[in-house]
Amino acid sequence: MSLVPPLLVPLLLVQLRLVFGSAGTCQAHIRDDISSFQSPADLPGFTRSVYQRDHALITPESQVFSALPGWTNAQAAYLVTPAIGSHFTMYIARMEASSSSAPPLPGVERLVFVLAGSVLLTTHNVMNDDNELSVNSYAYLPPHFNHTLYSTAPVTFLVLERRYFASQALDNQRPQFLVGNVDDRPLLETPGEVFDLRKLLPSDAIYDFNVHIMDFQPGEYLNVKEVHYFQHGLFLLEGRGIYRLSNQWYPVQAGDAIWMAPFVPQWYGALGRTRSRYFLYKDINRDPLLHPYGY
Ligand code: UGY
Ligand code: MN
Repeated sequence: MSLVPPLLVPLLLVQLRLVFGSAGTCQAHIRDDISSFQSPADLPGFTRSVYQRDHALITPESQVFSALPGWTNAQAAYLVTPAIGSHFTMYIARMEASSSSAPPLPGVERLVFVLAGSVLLTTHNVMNDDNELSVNSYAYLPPHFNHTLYSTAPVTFLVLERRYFASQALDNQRPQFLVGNVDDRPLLETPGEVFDLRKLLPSDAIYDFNVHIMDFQPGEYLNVKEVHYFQHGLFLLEGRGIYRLSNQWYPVQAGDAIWMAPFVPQWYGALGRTRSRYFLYKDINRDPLLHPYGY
């Protein structure tokens, strides 16, 4: 025989629903929250970008594009400028169809590296040479070198500019105009390191900077715990990993840009499933005591 009289059963069920109903509702709310979970990148005010005394990380969501003075139909997002403490600028330039560039300031050298699309470089010399620069192609334009970049379709490229640091020790010889492609640059020795290294400019003292293209397979990392005088402007072209800057450790991925001041401790570990490749500006070949920027 049942302990509960049959008439009381529906009443008990109502009581049970009242007691546990709130818990059920609460769980439903949690489930709603989980199903609407969004990546931190979507949170209002969230950015991975940071700006510190001796380094900065500029991630794509914080790039701000504005008109490039003198250029037509072109915009730039400055990633590194002297306002940050550097002696160079690094920016992403975007040209729409039918655009043209303006020259850099007098005495300023320029390096262009194509990220997407292609651009026509005219050098206005006797031969009126034209060079079509596509992805992974680059051009080095010495100071006072007459040139214009033209686009017939949208193109995106990185630009480095700095005032050329002439050296009397080199009898004031001037660097030469160069065009090239990363794939045609030789692999260089990297004693004690595992990454693949290519340099875009010749290892010649006439150049006051170089650009290193560095490739790491997943799991590879920098062995040297670098703390050095040279400045860096870095743009991560492929892959992802962890960049150590000073005493912070930043998850980074393709499209991120980094500024490293002189002597900032720096290290990279490549993670993920694909190769990491970065573009790295480095000033070289000049005596720091002669540096015109007061160091
Ligand atoms: O050459 C360099 O200074 C380079 N290995 N630095 C870096 O990757 N952070
Ligand atoms: Mn370094």
